[in-house]
Amino acid sequence: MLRIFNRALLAAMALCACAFSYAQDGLMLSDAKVRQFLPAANSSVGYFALENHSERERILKAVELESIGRVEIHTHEHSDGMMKMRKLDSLTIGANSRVVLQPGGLHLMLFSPQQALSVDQTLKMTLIFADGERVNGQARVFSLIEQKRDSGSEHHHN
Ligand SMILES: [Cu+2]
Repeated sequence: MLRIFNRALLAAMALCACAFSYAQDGLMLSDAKVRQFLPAANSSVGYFALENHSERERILKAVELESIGRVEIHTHEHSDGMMKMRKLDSLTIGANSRVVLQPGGLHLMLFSPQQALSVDQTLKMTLIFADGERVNGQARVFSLIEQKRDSGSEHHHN
């Protein structure tokens, strides 16, 4: 198990040389990023990938981000032919599986920034699970221009 986990970690690090990866108690947080708030916007978005290399499911209840007043977990779903966002009270990550928050799908919604965010700045991120467990990481701030450039080349479809 440990060997498999280490291999996955190495593979993830090799694939995402640009991203921060954090492993803790079988949970691996990677590619955490937060989009800069647009001028006059009162919300922005954030993404990350979370792998659960353990035999028990984990239930993510909340996410905290340094300098951000409020963070919600959202999903996109079709409703009456339209894509709508819906706030989730929790997000379950099954045993030995992964979730990816990315444009057009699951995402974080950020409200009430307490300071201006500059590109490539890192913010402390804490994932809080139903059992009280906390996983810490760092999220990188990216620009809207970067999101537009990346949106044509999504590479994770699980
Ligand atoms: Cu949303």
